[in-house]
Amino acid sequence: MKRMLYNVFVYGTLKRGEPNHHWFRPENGFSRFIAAGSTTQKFPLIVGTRYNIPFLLDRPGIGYNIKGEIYEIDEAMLGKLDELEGYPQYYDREIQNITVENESMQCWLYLLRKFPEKILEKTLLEAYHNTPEQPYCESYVDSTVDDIFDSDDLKQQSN
Ligand code: PCA
Repeated sequence: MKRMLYNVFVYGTLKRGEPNHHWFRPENGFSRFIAAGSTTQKFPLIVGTRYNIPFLLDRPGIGYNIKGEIYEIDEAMLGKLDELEGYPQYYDREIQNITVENESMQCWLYLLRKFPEKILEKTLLEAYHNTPEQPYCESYVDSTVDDIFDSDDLKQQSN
């Protein structure tokens, strides 16, 4: 049977040197770094919730051409990443054009479709890096995904 391979563009905690990069380990499936690139369209990228999670928001045209990394992965690895990102209940994913030098590649990326407008007022980033000032909080593994997405600045205002 032919092995299916997918290109995924990562812009957040899955990048090299960031807190979830270890998910690309061989036990989780096949992965191979292809290239650094950036989204051909502009997107808002923010860090939000009390866990300091990076979110790319489904609002093309706002923000920057987001910088990240392309990996080629197999179906097993895609399944693992879907698990990490809470796909499809929380993050969705879609295929976007990624610019690599002067070429374009089609890649999957994870993005958030539903969010309160006010999170667009947060600082829009061109590239994500985990920092001591705003550390990514892995303790969310102790809380449910519902808790994260129900919390703080991702909560819809009821008024
Ligand atoms: N992980 C995915 C989406 C956001 C995140 O933290 C990524 O790095 O692309």
